[in-house]
Amino acid sequence: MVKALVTGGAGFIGSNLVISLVEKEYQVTVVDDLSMGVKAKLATVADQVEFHEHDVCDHEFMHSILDEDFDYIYYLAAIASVADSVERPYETHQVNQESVVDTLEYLRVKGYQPKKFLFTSSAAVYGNYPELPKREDSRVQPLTPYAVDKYASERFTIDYGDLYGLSTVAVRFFNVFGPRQNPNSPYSGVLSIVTNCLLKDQQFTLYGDGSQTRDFIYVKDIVNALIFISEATNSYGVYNIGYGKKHALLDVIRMFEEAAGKKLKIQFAEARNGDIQESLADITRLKELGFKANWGLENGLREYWEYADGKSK
Ligand code: UD2
Repeated sequence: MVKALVTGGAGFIGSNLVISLVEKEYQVTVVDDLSMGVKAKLATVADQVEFHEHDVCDHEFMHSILDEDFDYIYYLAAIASVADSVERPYETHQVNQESVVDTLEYLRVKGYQPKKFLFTSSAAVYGNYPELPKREDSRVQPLTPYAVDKYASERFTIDYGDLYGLSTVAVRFFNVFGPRQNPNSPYSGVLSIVTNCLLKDQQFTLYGDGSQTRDFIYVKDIVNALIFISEATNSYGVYNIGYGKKHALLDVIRMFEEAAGKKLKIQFAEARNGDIQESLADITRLKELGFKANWGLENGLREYWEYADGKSK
């Protein structure tokens, strides 16, 4: 049986990944301390997953888990809040970088050779430079502790591959949306907040004029990409994961209203400090590896709405 470890497996993307891996009949182990994740996200697969409610910063514990010698390691555990990393740079650093390096180091020292160690990074590493689309070799500008740690952990991941022969790869997510995303913080993904407002007939605050663009991608395509990249024997280095298409926020909201058959009450407010105007992935590397997205934006929005609406009833 194929054995996979997913750190952060009770989070938004992690839980979707775990469910797909269980469907593939992999033997899945999850480590998540539930600081951001929620165990209920794994409710449908609870009896098929080995779940450890534990902090990835507990090195001794992580070493005992890694001794299970996994085929695939998906490293998604993180404090995925830029704002939190600005408030608590040292603590978030322990999770977002230190724990990653410790895991890589343990694999190296023990001579474990997973088929792939996959680290999940973020488009946040690109910062505010205007060049678009963002290629994996575009200039980076990590502007927050979160982005610095993501970038450094990517580099460690790749260097452990180059220097010590581990099979490693890193990915940079663009704007991911879909089931199991938590809408409860102002820094949650915008489409989870929109969904919540539509469901509860609440007013949505749109920061700026809605012309800001993002490369939104449905979480099921993200999960398929993660599995595809990890299983491709020739994958290496860093891959952007998006659709390679940018959409204005207001246009996406209109598409979502169409899918939901409902109008969103929008209140416009000043643009957020530090908000970037445009974001777009160049996905040439991902395409060259052979990956094709199944869902796309419109289908993703439709399915997301059906899921959210069904849950609310
Ligand atoms: C994403 C990441 C963020 C950081 C950043 C780096 C998410 C959820 N956030 O931020 O962590 O990596 O990229 O570039 O992936 N908006 C509203 N109303 C709301 C919430 C958001 O108008 O209630 C706007 C927001 O001002 C922005 C757009 O929607 O212009 C997208 O916001 P977001 O937080 O979903 O994503 P982003 O790309 O700003």
